[in-house]
Amino acid sequence: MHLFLLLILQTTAAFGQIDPAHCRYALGMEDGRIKDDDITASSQWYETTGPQYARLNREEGDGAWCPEGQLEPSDSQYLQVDLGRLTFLTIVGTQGRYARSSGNEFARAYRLNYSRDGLLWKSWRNRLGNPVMEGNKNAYASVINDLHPPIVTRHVRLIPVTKLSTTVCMRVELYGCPWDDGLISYAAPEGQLMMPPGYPIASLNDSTYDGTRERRRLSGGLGQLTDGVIGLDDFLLTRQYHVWPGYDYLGWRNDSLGTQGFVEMEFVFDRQRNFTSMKVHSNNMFSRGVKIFSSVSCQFKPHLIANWEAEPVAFKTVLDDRNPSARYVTVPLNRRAAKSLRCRFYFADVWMMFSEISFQSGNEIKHNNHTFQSEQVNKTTSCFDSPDVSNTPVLIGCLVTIILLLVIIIFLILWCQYDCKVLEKKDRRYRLIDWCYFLSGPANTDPHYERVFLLDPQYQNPAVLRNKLPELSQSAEASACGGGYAEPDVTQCTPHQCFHSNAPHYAETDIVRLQGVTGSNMYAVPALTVDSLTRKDISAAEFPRQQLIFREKLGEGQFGEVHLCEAEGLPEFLGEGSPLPDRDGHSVLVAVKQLRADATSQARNDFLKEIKIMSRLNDPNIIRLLCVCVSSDPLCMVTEYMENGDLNMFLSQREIESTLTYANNIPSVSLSDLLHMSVQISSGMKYLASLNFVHRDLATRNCLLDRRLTIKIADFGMSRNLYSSDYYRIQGRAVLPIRWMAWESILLGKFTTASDVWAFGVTLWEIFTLCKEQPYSLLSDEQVIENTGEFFRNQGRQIFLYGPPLCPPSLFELMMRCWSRDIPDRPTFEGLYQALRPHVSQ
Ligand SMILES: *[C@@H]1O[C@H](CO)[C@@H](O)[C@H](O)[C@H]1NC(C)=O
Ligand SMILES: *[C@@H]1O[C@H](CO)[C@@H](O)[C@H](O)[C@H]1NC(C)=O
Ligand SMILES: *[C@@H]1O[C@H](CO)[C@@H](O)[C@H](O)[C@H]1NC(C)=O
Ligand SMILES: *[C@@H]1O[C@H](CO)[C@@H](O)[C@H](O)[C@H]1NC(C)=O
Ligand SMILES: *[C@@H]1O[C@H](CO)[C@@H](O)[C@H](O)[C@H]1NC(C)=O
Ligand SMILES: CC(=O)N[C@H]1CO[C@H](CO)[C@@H](O)[C@@H]1O
Repeated sequence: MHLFLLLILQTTAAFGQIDPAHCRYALGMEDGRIKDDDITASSQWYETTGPQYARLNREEGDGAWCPEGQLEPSDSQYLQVDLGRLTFLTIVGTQGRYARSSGNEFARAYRLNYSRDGLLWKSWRNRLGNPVMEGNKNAYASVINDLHPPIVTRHVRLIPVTKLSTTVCMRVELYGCPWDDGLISYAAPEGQLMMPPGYPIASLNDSTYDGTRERRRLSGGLGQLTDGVIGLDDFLLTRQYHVWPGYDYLGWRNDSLGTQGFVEMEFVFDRQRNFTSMKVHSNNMFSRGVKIFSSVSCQFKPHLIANWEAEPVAFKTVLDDRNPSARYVTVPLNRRAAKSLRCRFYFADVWMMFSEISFQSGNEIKHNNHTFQSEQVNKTTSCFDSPDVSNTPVLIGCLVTIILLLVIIIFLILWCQYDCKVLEKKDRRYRLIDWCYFLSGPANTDPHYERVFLLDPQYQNPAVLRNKLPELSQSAEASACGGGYAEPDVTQCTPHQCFHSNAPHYAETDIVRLQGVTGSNMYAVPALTVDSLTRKDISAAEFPRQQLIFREKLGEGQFGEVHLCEAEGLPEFLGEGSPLPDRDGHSVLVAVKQLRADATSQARNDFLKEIKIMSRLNDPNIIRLLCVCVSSDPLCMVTEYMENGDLNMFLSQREIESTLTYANNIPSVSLSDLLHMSVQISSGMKYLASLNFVHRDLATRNCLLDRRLTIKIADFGMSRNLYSSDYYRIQGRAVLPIRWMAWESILLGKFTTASDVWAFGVTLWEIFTLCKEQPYSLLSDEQVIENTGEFFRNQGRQIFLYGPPLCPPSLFELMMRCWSRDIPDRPTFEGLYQALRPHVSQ
């Protein structure tokens, strides 16, 4: 445990910057490190409900802070906390007034204001611009909210908000860590739009900047460069869900800032510091004209009211035309003392893009309760950061530590593989990946962590888990072997049946099979049906390849790609029985799945098999195979594509119809549209189920939409970069849509029509939240997997998706039935279709 903690600290230190995933320490409301004097409020109802009682999990006074009188929707009462120093704030936890069961007041929602200097207050907004956070649902349970983006601040105000006049009371805890950079603002030119032909537009602005924007210049605030999120190698991809391409980077074009050839930035600090270095996380995707800066020159100002010192520190970087990875560039600052810095970054190419900047200064103040932490960071920093370590024992110590760590990691990997093999021999069907993840995954003994992780802490102890897994897998396996809709019972399952129960392990080959060769998933069909198909079963005709005109790449997989193309003359080609709705146009948009030239023969066979399967499907709500190009390489299959794109994109850009959307011309959908969509999806799935086809990746991103809002279920999701955050990566490249998967699919690799029903429930949920949120958005991927274990154990600790406000109660009940633990309790698609259809005709 200790070693892992050290490893984490070392990697953090290696990057020389704050890591929001680990900066989650309680800051002292509960344990009293924040003094009563530092907690104030706009008002208090009684002496005994003053601000000093707003401490999480404490019951002094009357058990919480309560502002005076009833809170009205127009009020802005607040609780204010002075943290005593600049802090990187990542989480806020709130609780109501319980007072040993005599209280029942709590805040259902709240906003945050913050101030670095105690004078200028700013309001916090999440990355999508929403300032309001969900609060408590009862008086006793605490609710934590991760701040995305996190805040650098010293003073915080929690402002309860309400829709109705009501009494509110709050207890709180704040989580984060000291902001040792000391940076209080940066100024820079506003980032720009990149509009290359053939690629999506990248918007390289600083969307979380909290200072002023005037005449295309940012000043007086902090933003994306200090949010602890570093950009990916490909700047078009983002770490956030539902944002635009280029989100993580702030970027500029070399000819846009006059002829000077540099970007000038100014940095202001809380006090004078002796700077050792600056680290700039920079993109280097040279194939798209982006490179790290060629050189930088920094000037120093010792006091705020002083002149810039004449002598700058200059630094030339080594440009890299081989490795396109984004990286940290460390700029030595020669221990110069300053309160303010001005740096000019010179272009090396047409574009320069930064995602993060941090500063290291030699004179960090020690704080009693963080001593351990800062000492650790300081100590390990010397391993990586100062090449001038004159202290040989330190260097040797560091090397020994690293070697030891490597040995332990190798040992763990070997042990893990060995154990898994042994277990597999006993024909136990649980996942190698989970098992290894839990053994080597983040184990933390810090008590604050346990409070932060919502989920069952027993999983953080490998020994406990190890004892649990056999039990878990045995009974789950039994239900898998029971098959069909029979009651799970171990005695009904002979080893022979178990062997044929078609539950894949996630071995390498299966991963490829799961994703299909073009990275989209393949429908799973009973093995016999596929084998008995022959060449003549391909009913789709051969289309002249030269009439497919490339428009855009939709996605790619290991052995293939999916392109959006225009097919010239396709309506004529298909003639009378054409499934295309518009017969008037000469050319139509189609999706073309294409096998790469270097594909293996196995991939080739799979691809042909996929064509055979697809050509059998004929339903108004399932994407049709239109034609193929298989007479020569590369093999292609051409399917329908629809101009409204996918349902996820469509809904996320719309609001629910109201007089407001009507008056302001905001794109909208009505509740009956949503119901109509649900019925169509259930109808398409009913058809697949009748053929015993299992889709395995039903979600709104896989439902395409035409102009008349007809839905067709497709299967491109996994291959598309746009939705990569919806999939959980195993071993770097296999992906699984875990947030849509039934527990038995995640734990046992068992995909059935009943697991499609589960995914249908999640898809309904997406539809009625208008795809504004990812399912379980508050849980990390690992927590989603842990939650799966709770679904299996069914002890009431599993977390369900909430009922969307738009969703009629009877419909939410239907969703909940889709998420029943036991397969017989889930509805069938026929049943779902019958249940949903009457809603539409009303
Ligand atoms: C919160 O900050 C906003 C400015 O961003 C200000 O208008 C508002 O009055 C503040 N509210 C409180 C309670 O401080
Ligand atoms: C940044 O760019 C995006 C996408 O173009 C836009 O939606 C957003 O409003 C911009 N943010 C700011 C603060 O200008
Ligand atoms: C910076 O370093 C100098 C010596 O190099 C020292 O005299 C000075 O006190 C330091 N400044 C601060 C703010 O620690
Ligand atoms: C800026 O970009 C142009 C191309 O747009 C290029 O010709 C020029 O050399 C670049 N300048 C620098 C300083 O790299
Ligand atoms: C941190 O490192 C500096 C120089 O590397 C050293 O002078 C200082 O004593 C260290 N602080 C602690 C707490 O180890
Ligand atoms: C571990 C530790 O040093 N805790 C200290 C935190 O600060 C309070 C008051 O400043 C001390 O009482 C604790 O001992």
